[in-house]
Amino acid sequence: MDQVSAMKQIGKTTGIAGMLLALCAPAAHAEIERWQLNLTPGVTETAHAAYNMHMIMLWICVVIGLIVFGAMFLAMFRFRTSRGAVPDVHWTHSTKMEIVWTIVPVLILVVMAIPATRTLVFMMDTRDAEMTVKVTGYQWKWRYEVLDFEGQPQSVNFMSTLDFESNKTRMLRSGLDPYAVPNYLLDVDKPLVLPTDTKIRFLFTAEDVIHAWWVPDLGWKQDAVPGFINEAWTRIKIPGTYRGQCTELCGKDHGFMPIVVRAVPKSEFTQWLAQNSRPGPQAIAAAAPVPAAAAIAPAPAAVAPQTTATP
Ligand SMILES: [Cu+2]
Repeated sequence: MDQVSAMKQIGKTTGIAGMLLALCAPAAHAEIERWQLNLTPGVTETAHAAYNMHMIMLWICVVIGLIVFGAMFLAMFRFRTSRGAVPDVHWTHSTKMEIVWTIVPVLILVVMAIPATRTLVFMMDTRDAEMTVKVTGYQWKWRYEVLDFEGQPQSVNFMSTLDFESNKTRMLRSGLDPYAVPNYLLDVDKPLVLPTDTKIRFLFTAEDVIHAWWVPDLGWKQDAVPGFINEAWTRIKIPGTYRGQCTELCGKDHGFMPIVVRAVPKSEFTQWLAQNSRPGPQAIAAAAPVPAAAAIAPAPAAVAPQTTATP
């Protein structure tokens, strides 16, 4: 099922039956399924961590909900006036009880905060990345630059824009049927290809206004802010095509700058890397013949600006 019809389906899916199904459904699938209400578990380590955190919190809330509502409904049913119940005026001002029902929720919150903080720290730790990708947001497209891969500097640098079919169809009075376009508004001309089982560090920035890069299956979104570098990382476990969108209102075509990530095994990725690399200034300089005077003259100390941000 594609994302658009899945969203419509989710919109229609209400009621206890749907909720029960969502709670019972096995969660080992990246695709959105019919009747699904729960989060998708995603395809990366961080997405799985966020999903597991969500499930732990959900079940803690379910247990609390059952206890609180159970006690409430039991009290309302068993101690109702029609059965001759008389209010217990002494119990309503029990200091001991008030201390207990203040301290117990605080303890529950502390217990919840420990694994949540640990997960957040794990999600923000970009150290030991095997690859760096710089993502720059533009009105209304994305630039991807592979800066390094397995310790080697890379020179892949390209723009990724809305695919031609979607763009043609979205035009006012185009007369074309959006339902006839596969992945309408969710496809690009050039997807970002990434290797699976590789820790990839992303650097986000923007050229004009604030954008945000979001691929739900990766498990996070990150703002791309002009003049700032934001970080994130991923390690994709399952090969596949993952779609996302800009999620910061960035102008009139904000809805027309989708993201497509194609995760492929490492061997396939290295091929893509070789095919899409373009010679950088250093490679061009190395290939050019060295003028005789320059070869003899002592080289001035080069002061190269540092282009790679350190964490
Ligand atoms: Cu944008």
